[in-house]
Amino acid sequence: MTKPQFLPLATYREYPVEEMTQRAAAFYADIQRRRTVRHFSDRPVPPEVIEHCLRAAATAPSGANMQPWYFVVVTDPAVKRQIRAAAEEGEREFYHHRASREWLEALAPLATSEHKPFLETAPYLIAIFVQRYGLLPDGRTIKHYYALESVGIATGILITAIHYAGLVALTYTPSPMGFLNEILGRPANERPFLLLVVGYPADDAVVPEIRRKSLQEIATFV
Ligand code: IYR
Repeated sequence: MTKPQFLPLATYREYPVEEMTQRAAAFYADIQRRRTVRHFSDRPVPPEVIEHCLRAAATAPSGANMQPWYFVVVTDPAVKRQIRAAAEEGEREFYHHRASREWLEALAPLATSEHKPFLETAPYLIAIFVQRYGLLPDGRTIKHYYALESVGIATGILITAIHYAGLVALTYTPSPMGFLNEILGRPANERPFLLLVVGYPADDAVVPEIRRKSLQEIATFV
């Protein structure tokens, strides 16, 4: 058993209640501008921005602090092309055979299709993997707890950091996603979680008209 080691909570900052309220409101006002974007510009983005966003993502809480995430940042056009080809192959199967009518109807307002040009246009594809178990340097395995929840939280922080930096993202879930392990050379303990497409929006980018549920619809105070 490792003996617990504690430090003072030196990083915490309390704000006066009025400022706290203002901060919460200001954060909401900013994050509510975030939209999932499917039309990307090929304008370059400095890698430092992505590095900072990934460091932010990796501050997420995780089960037993196992940090069960791994990120592969793809910029190489040849690798992007391979990813696009594999993704579109799966999507063709999805749209023409696998998807139920109900699923296709749910997707209709988003006007998605099997064509994924953004996989080559956007400057960054961030493949996010869940480590279902960890691998110790000596080759033994270590159990991961709440791995999916942990990676979901890290991904949320990553998306928030990308928005905060002034970029846009698409949470893309190719189906199936296993090809990402092969193309990116990731081991069997890792499962693809999401492919995050990141960059500037295209000048003529449009987004579907959507409505967000109200506070009354999503929460009760008891
Ligand atoms: N993977 C497909 C289908 C798709 C599924 C869901 I759920 C979406 O919210 C959007 C699309 C595609 O990306 O086209």
